[in-house]
Amino acid sequence: MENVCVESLILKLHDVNAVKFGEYKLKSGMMTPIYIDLRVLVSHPALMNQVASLIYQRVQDEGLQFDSVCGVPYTALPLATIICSRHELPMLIRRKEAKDYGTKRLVEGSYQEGDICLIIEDTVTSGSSILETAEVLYKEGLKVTDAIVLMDREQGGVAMLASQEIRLHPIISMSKLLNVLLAAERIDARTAQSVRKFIQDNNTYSPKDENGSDVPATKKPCMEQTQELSYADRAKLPNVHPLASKLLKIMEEKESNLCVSADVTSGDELLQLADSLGPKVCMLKTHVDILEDYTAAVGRDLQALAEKHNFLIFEDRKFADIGNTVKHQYEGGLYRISSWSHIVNAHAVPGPGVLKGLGAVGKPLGHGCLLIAQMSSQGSLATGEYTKAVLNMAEQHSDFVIGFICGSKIAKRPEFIHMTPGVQLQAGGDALGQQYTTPEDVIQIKGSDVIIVGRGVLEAPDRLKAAELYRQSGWDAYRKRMGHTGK
Ligand code: 5BU
Repeated sequence: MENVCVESLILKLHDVNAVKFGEYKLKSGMMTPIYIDLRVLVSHPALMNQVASLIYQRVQDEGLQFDSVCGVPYTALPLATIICSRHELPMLIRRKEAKDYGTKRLVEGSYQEGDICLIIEDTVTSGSSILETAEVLYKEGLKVTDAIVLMDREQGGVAMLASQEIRLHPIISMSKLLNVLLAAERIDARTAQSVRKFIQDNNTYSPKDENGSDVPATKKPCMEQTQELSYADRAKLPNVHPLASKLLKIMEEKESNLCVSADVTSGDELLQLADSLGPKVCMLKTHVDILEDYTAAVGRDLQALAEKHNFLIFEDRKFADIGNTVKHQYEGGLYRISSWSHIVNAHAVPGPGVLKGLGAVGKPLGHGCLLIAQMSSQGSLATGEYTKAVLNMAEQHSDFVIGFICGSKIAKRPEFIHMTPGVQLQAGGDALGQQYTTPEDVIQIKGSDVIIVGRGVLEAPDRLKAAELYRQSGWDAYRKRMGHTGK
């Protein structure tokens, strides 16, 4: 199966006018500044195949279980047909009207009572078209637990369907679409913002409480984060870990989502880097075991510089052993990592014991841990199901896990912080498998929070200038993601 990336698909959809900006009337009568018309897909077979691949990829990623597939007529019908034909899945066709001769069936195809039918749809606004199709299927004794949609306008469809016990899995969200088009300069920031505002002002779903009254906005389900929270707002969330809150505040105050990876081999150089680049960074990352002359004074002095310049220290130790061993490695040995670093990271490979061991040392000190959900190196095995399992583990241990090392935003909970290594101003890689992407890509497109930059700064002729360049481009990308224009 071809490897399709959502970003390039969005640009292609824009190329063929499946996404239009202007003033359009929706089926509901509502006027909208963005119109998604995926009916044109049938004229673009290659694109059609790519969409079908992405939908099927999602079916597999989610591990969905079902007996048959039904495309909501008409636009999703050919999509369902391609998927079912390629993967030999039984399909059902829902008639819009019962024919007035023959069997008068509303659902064509073979099925048995209790069968689960997966619904496929092209675009969702309120979710009503999916619900309508589901209701026809229910009448036939079928069950519907999940639906996949190519494009979610983020106007309440997910929440409405969830209230009807149908999980909706969107492939492209409106926010993603806007971010990609904005980054590719297909639309300007003003257009993106006007669409965002429209989406925010026109949420079609208002949940009812047990008495049938509208639930106040604050109690509405938060599964759809249509309006992205700023770093400052996230710092104030009631369930945010105090250290994550501190980091988010620092980021906002210093206008920096830059973590410099201080991969140097002498203690003096490390301290000198921390002192000179300190004002530019929200966090300094270390590999203490590459220092040739580590003494306890280095840890102490580094801590003092972190205080002086208001940044956090992240020791990139990548713990990956049983709980009892990592506890010793974190607390003791030559480096006494827990005595000077605020944040460490761990692989999830050993299972939750690694967090229990590290937490026994770190929690009483108010420290936090990042789980390695993905890696920047070529051929990394931390993908797919593994990444999902890491996310799960983090959710179970959110009193110690403050976020992830990852390539893109993987968790919906805004309390988690996403940090991405493998960043340089130009995409590319090194001779040993490192892969680089740009600050814009990481922050604006992929939705991560912090860029981790090593050689991009360390190998520059003027490290301070380079750090400022990375700080500025990371921050600009964040501001663009938040829909701000200018500086
Ligand atoms: P670079 O010089 O920007 O390539 O350095 C990246 C740093 O981030 C380096 O210290 C790595 O050990 C670290 N890193 C990474 O590059 N990729 C990963 O997936 C993880 C850490 Br986890």
